[in-house]
Amino acid sequence: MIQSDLDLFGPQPQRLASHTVLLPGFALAELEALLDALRPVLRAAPFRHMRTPGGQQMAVALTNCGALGWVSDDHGYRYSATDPLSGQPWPALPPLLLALAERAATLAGFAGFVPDACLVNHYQPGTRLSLHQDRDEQDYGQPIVSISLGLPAVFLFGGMQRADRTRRIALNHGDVLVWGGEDRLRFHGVLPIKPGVHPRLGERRINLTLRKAG
Ligand code: MD3
Ligand code: FE
Repeated sequence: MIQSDLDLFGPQPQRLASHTVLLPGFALAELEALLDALRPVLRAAPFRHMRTPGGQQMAVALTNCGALGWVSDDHGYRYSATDPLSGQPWPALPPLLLALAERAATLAGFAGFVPDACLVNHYQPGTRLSLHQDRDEQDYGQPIVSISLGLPAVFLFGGMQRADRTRRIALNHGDVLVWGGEDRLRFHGVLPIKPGVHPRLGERRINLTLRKAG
């Protein structure tokens, strides 16, 4: 069957809430360049499982690039200018990532977004991320841009209260999600990643969130 001519330009942006926009496949055009940019970041600052203030190891492994990186230890959650593993500054934010985030934010109505932090999450099949708010950044007026790579995920899109009902939304390889404004403090999480092998990334999902943390 011939693909509908309506799809000739790829899937269109989807508004999930007043200030939340899903850009399906937005990162696909630059995927290889993005992976090339990520490789030296992961060499300098490998994925690691951080400990939460409660003393548990996080199921998600993570690292960062940019002037600031999100860290968790016995003392709490915060942004730090240095990688606690190496004692060195985090690797620089690759210009390609900065540009991609800026373009995605602009499409979603947040022109002039200049992130200073990129949190990189690594999920193996079975790994989930429990419901939380992103509130360690200084200015909740700044949006967040998320890039999903590898195995698909279902994210939970909640409300302002933990107990609010959640919607389930698919995040696929190459999808970019932007949220800000009144959606910035919504509770959200990720359901356990289903077993599978992604043709490009193997048995993993990687999610990058670009933030203005400081
Ligand atoms: C924010 N990461 O790192 S990003 C995180 O896929 C985090 O690794 C998830 O939450 C991940 O803090 C989710 C995508 C996302 C989806 C829905 C949201 C972020 C959201 C709804 C409201 C606020
Ligand atoms: Fe989050």
